[in-house]
Amino acid sequence: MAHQLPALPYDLDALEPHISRSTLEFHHGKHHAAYVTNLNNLVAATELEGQSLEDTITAVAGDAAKAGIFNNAAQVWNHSFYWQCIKAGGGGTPSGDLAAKIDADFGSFDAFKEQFKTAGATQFGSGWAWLVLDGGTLKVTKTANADLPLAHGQKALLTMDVWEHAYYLDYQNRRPDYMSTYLDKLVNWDFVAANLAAA
Ligand code: MN3
Repeated sequence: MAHQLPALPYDLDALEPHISRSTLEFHHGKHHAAYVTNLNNLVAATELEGQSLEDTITAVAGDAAKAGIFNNAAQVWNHSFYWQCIKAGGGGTPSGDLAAKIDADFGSFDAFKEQFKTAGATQFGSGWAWLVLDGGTLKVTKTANADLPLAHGQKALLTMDVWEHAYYLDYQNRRPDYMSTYLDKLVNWDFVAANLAAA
């Protein structure tokens, strides 16, 4: 079965005023959709046709001859994950086991937020900031372009898209404002906690 564009888990205007309907129309309806179409075209009639997204990513990671497949497959995964990382009325602070683990591994929630925003701010050009579980320890990382924790043996718990297409219509060049809003108003900590619990 071909890879599918997952429906957004909320209405197009659900994240306003923080992320506009227009941004979601382009980001989900054009960018994410194009990655799905490109991936399906690239794997058609190859041994990767019918493979899961994760198996496809793992199979081609590090293979320069298959960078096009990796980039599109990873971007499909990254965006499907990103939409679940945010929600209307999100932000605030995590609780329970996740909050305790953040305190243990970063020192405090504020220290985590600073590391996460620094990762996003210092990713030159396009990429992603992540909260990952790496060998049992929470870490903040950043990746360029389509790269993702799965290709580095890490488990993704939270991501923030810092490609310009994620924020330019709403924030123009003000990536730091998008990142602060992302953390303070949008993050779905229940989703992050569920990812940790399932790890
Ligand atoms: Mn994007």
